[in-house]
Amino acid sequence: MKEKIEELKKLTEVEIANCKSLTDLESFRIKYLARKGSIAELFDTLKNVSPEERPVVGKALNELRSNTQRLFDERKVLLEMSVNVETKIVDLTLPGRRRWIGSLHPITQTLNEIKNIFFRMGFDVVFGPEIEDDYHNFEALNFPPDHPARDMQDTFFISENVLLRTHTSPVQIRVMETQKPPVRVIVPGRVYRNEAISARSYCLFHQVEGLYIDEGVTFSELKGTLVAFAKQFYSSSIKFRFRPSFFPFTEPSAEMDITCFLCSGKGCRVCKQSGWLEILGCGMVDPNVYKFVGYDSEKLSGYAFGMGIERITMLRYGIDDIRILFDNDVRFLKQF
Ligand code: 2NL
Repeated sequence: MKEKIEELKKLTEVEIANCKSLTDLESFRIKYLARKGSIAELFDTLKNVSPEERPVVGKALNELRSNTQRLFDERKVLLEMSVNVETKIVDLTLPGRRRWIGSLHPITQTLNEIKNIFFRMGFDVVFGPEIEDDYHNFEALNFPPDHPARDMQDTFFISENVLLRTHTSPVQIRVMETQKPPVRVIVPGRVYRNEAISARSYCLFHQVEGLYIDEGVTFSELKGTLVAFAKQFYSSSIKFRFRPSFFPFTEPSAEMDITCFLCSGKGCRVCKQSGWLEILGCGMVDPNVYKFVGYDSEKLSGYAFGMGIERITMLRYGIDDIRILFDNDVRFLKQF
């Protein structure tokens, strides 16, 4: 019996190597591993072995069976692989698939460009909290107590005194509270407005605001700086104009327009046939603001400005629905 087991072991090892196809392999299986195969036959003769020897022989037989099964399984994997190669189910000549590379969100790209331009002009880039108190978001910015922006309709309140900032200006207030002039900063970040969501407005958007305060800062410096920015960011050939405007925190206040970069000022759908695009709001910091932060309004003067990043990005890329900037749909994002 032991010799027979040994003999079968050698035989299977030789024959498995001779299996050149799945058909050969199937014959091998029927011959050795099937229910009526040689191994099963040997198991049947186990009852003739003396009871003393039976455990040892039984163990050897079990080993023979599992060894043969393993030879079979390994050979099967090998033969199936070569079948795939021969019948071109796997085409090894195909070029590899290129991995997707992510890109920066268009809002981040626009923000970075604006930040870099002002950074090169000597502005520090600072960040601050998105959850603010009424004092830093409204009061210190000279908003009167009954101003409509302070209404629940326009601002997300967390409690009576705590809210989601509606602009990045509270960060500039915090800078002035902690730093002596001169102060020259730009503040990018997310801001929140409690508005009905539509193609034109969203509950969340991004702003960059700037602030420069020193002795003897003038409105013409404000204009010079913003024109230099617009020429770098849009095009050196743009024309510009400043229109009077109003903000609670600046006096005088203005809005800056540039000639539409899509139609060069001739008039198109985007500039609503006017030839002009409004790109930012600005002004000289209201003396009342200095009082709140403990600056001397007699000695100091300064300017501030703010722009919405979504608006600029939409104009640039011809996007007509703000919501697509927040969907994170890869079909949209992979174009940038
Ligand atoms: C706009 C206009 C503006 C400011 C923001 C500011 C900040 C301080 C003091 C004075 Cl701390 N002003 N910020 C000034 C003028 C305009 O933003 O249209 N933003 C989207």
